[in-house]
Amino acid sequence: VEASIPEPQREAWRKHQVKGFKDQDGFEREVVRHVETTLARSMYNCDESAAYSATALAIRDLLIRRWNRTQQRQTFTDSKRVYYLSLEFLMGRTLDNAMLNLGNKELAKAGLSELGFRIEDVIQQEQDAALGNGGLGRLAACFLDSLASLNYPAWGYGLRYRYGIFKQEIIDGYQVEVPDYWLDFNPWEFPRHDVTVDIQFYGHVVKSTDENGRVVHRWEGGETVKAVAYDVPIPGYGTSTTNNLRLWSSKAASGEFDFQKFNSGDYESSVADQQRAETISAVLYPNDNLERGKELRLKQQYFWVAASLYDIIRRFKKTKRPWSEFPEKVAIQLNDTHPTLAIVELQRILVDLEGLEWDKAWNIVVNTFGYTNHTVLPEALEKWSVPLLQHLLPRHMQIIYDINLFFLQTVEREFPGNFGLLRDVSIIEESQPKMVRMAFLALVGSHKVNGVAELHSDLIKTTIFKDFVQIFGPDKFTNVTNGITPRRWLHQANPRLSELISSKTGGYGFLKDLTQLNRLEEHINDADFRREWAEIKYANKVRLAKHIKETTGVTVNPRALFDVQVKRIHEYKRQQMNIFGAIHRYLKLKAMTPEERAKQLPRVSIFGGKAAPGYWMAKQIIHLINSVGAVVNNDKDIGDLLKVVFIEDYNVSKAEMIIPASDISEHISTAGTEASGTSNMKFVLNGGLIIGTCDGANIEITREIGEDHIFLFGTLAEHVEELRHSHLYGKHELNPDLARVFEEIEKGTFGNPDGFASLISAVREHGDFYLVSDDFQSYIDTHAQVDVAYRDQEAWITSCIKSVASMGFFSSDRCITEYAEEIWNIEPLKVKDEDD
Ligand code: HBZ
Repeated sequence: VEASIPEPQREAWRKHQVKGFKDQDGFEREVVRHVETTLARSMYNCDESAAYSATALAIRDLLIRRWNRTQQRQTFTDSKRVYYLSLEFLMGRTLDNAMLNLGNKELAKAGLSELGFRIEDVIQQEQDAALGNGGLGRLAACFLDSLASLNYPAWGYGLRYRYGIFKQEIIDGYQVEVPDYWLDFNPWEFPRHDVTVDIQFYGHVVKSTDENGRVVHRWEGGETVKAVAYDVPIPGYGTSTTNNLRLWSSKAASGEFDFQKFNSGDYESSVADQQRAETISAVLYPNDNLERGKELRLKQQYFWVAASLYDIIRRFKKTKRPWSEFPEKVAIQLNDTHPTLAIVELQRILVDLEGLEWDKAWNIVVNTFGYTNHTVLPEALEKWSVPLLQHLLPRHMQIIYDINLFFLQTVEREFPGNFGLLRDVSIIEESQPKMVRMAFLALVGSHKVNGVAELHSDLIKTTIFKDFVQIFGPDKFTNVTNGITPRRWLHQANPRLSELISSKTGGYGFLKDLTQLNRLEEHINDADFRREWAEIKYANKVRLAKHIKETTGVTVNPRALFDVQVKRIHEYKRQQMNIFGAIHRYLKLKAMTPEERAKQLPRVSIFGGKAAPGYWMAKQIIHLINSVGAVVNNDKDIGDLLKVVFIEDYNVSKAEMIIPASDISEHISTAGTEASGTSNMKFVLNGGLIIGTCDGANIEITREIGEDHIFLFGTLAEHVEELRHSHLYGKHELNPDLARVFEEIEKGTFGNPDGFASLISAVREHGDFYLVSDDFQSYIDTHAQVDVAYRDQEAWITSCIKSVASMGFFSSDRCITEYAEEIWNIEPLKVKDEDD
């Protein structure tokens, strides 16, 4: 139905267009209006939460106008769009970011103050939108910020989970998961009850021949679930471009209940059907770098992918272009293999529903998709069982077999008789049951495959995708090193540092062109600048110390060295090595005379991060950290010399507080396991140094900032395999300092050691897959160097400033520009800077 207002009536619309506020007075008026009308409250019952709601609504009103205009402009110019398909968007809070991007935070601050509120307290009222696990989800959020800031016509597509990543509570030192119901009040989403798609599951395939003798397939029967769109505006920084993030929510297709069942008295089962449909988008799977093959997860993937493709195609069809032009108007990026079914779904639509020939359709598919790989860990590579796929998506399974058949035929033509190769590259793994290798399917169905840091992009070409480099040639593979948005990770998280930088680099231009940070070099010897720099770090540490006191009861000295490791808990990230190192330090301190102790550098060892609820080892690591903290923090001999704290419920907003307060942060994965890491970039950008392995983006950070400003240690990726082999088949000697640490744990110094036995035996008895013992000596030696370096505060500050000055490369703006030019072939839209 055409819903457009006819020209003669449009004048009235233009006259009454909502303009939004322009100044502080207007802002205050809007806040009061929203308190009194939208929230139905008044000055007599307006708490901080109501002030947040009203402020968010006032800011939102401004976003909507820009958002509508952006969408109109994109439709009008008919430019190529990119669609970023991600099961995770770890957005964090929105209000502060929206105000910064709109450039009205100062005005809002003054306005709120006049109305009786502190803007910081109001901002803190907002719950995080935590629709992601870790790096992969946060990367998607940084990308949305850069896409809008650079004026690219781009959409995000994801799922609107009712429950985001669980909240973590620490009870008696153990992680306890609490559901994160975050949708009570969410001013940042707009339900589009008119934008829905029916999604089919199960059923069967009917094969027939049409009047031209062509074989046709019809997917029939099964059940239908409705996808409802919820839209989230994504404002760019310093531009009016406001893109759209569309999240799908599942609903029963028949509406509220099945009325037939309802009327025949089967109320319970009609409600059950409805609940079953809603379950699809109910909860984010809390695993990172682990795949478990659950049917509901596969349902989520298809539900989201099918709805998104339908929506993308609907938009394309409005332009009345032929299908052959689809890849000229549409680029789709797959954030890991989670959306790989989109490849199969597009092929199905083109062949079964649109009647294209297989090869023509496949050409369109391959030219449309790009695939980003985020891991080489075998346990994280997605595989779905053929019987499950056949049951849930019978036609898709047939198409996967056909894709594989045609692919293997081309391989056979080029490498005749090489059956080993055919088996190794087959999309179907000939196991019991057979499995679909989603990474292979994603690779075969995309025109570009990229890793997320140089080492990682090299590794995928020599390990998991080695044979495919031979088959497709090297040009199909590329690297796009990750980046982070400096808007959130510098300006928002560390406003004082951002202001100081702006005063030395000639304004806030660096937030749009991060390479301007290199102008800081000129001021390296400016004493006032250096003092202010140090003061800001100290103030950030005081803020974190306060949080630690309030949430854990532990008093930490903000003059101590803050040593931080915050990220998902995973054996490959080696938090266990960090806590073993802390125990080693504790034992050394205990063995010292008071005179010797007095010469030691005080240190606070700070941990944070969630363990997947089913990951037993990770949960034991959390328990060990807390158990060590309980002993060390109360040891009178030790005092300030060592504190060990675990910060509960690490999330995006906690990261914004923790990262600016770090002196040194730990990025200590076994070489070759961390694809990139992105928090490493955030820490350095905020004036902290790194202790790390030669892994992921640490390597490129070192290249940019210089090896004098980073503490690298440990085995290189190229030696990991042979070491692992030697553990299993040669002699494996435990590092003596680590052996002492194990002894102490087993003595019960940190409480009942039973739960920790598995952490020890993984290293001592079971092959030490993550090379904790091999790297332990260089790890503690390097920490000793950190202690020495930190004592020379002048040299330390010089290192920090020089590092920040060299971090320009790691902006997600650079990263998105590379994707746009190398993979998507899209251009930014020209946007005049209208101040609406
Ligand atoms: O993606 C991370 C990598 O571990 C990290 O090195 C990289 O910097 C980041 C961005 O490229 N990967 C993840 O965060 N992966 C997941 O969270 C994940 C979630 C669900 C899965 C598999 C992986 O099923």
